[in-house]
Amino acid sequence: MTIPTTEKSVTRALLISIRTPDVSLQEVDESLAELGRLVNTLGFSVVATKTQRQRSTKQLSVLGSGKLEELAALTSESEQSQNDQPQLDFDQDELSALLASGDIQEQANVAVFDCELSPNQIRHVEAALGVEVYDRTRVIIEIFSKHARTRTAKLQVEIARLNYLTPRLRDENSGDRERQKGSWIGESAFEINSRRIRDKIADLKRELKKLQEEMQGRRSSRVEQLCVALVGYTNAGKSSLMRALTDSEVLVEDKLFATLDTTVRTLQPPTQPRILISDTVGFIKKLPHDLVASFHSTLEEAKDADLLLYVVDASDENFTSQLAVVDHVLAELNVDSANKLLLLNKVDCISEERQLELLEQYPDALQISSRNKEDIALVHREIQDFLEKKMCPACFHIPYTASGVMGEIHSKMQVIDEQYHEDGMRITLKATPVALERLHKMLQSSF
Ligand SMILES: Nc1nc2c(ncn2[C@@H]2O[C@H](COP(=O)(O)OP(=O)(O)OP(=O)(O)O)[C@@H](O)[C@H]2O)c(=O)[nH]1
Ligand SMILES: [Mg+2]
Repeated sequence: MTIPTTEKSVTRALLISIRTPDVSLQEVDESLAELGRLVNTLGFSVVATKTQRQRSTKQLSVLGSGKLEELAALTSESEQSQNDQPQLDFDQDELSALLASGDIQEQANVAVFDCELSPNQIRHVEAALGVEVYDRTRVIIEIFSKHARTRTAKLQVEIARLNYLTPRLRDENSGDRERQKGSWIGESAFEINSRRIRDKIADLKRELKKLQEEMQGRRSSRVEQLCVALVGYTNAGKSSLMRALTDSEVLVEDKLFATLDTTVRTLQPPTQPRILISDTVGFIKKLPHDLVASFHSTLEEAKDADLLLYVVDASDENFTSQLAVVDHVLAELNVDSANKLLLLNKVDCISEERQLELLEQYPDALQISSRNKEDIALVHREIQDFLEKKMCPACFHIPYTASGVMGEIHSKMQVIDEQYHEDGMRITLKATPVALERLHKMLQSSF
């Protein structure tokens, strides 16, 4: 018997968490809630959530046979494939009890595990449940694939996707290896596919390396400009702040991983010298290894920044654990966290009482809403004040023959005083040590 379903076209997910002894119940719940948001971002609806205690997530039978039978009652493949899938039988009473318990309203047509599973584990569970099985890694890779827009993001995600896929290719003829004519001697169709994918990955990596070198070149040309990077957990409101601070039209969406590429814009209203703001990809717990590698290159922008605006969704009750994830990734990147300003965003969604609590807990943080103009003006001022402290005063004599450097001075430094004398200009200014050193060198080479 199958439980009647209403909408056949919708992907209905059963979420499954394996709770190992090192994980608390609260962590399981937080992570499952996040998995729910991730699958929603892919367009799936969640019909049920199940947790199973196990010593580890590594054994082949990741769930015991009793649990698999229980879960098989909650799952059902699409109509046509149901005919070719062996289905487990359940008696009427058992299913009626499940429906009555409110555990599910409809059967699920995919099962999604909140951990990474090996290809063999996936096959094992698929055989028992009769539906397609996703792990958390696949969900995140699919979201990235869906949201990647620029060539760099597409290449990074495609490499991660193919790396994920290769060991999961099914060797249909593994027992009785059918050899292909024209292939390498003794190579099966499965092996040919695996080899093609490896070649494809190598091609994509070459193209990506070239693009990253170009990006590095663009970054180096900005090195003596003041840069502020927005970093934080996915959906914290980084792009919303970017929009408000730079008057630009970057993408803002109530979706996980809306932004995958770093965008750089100028702070508005303009400052002297101008300040660049960059929006970066968001973080998440249990990020797949290949995507961590892509993140590292995308986050180079944060590494070079003079100030990190650490954006947190203060209305999310799990924000402290999200903050810990961001800290961890930034430490891995060797980002200097002394240059950081914590922004507790979305305070329009929390009570005054909670705001007071947060003030005690995070006295140095700014409590803001990216939707509030006064708060944006405050962030603007804080950025300027912070960066001003990094600038040192200096005085230069600039002969009229070297007046070509004035463009550099006005765009990258704060001019305090300009006096014109017979033999040249006397400029008093403030700039970062890097910019001052560059100006020294430019003036020396112009003599
Ligand atoms: N209530 C409220 N919502 C906000 C605020 N800031 C952002 N949001 C909403 O939060 C959601 C996510 O905002 P984004 O700016 O796209 O978040 P992000 O950090 O760039 O997210 P990713 O690009 O996915 O990492 C959107 O629906 C925003 O409208 C705020 O101050 N208050
Ligand atoms: Mg964004």
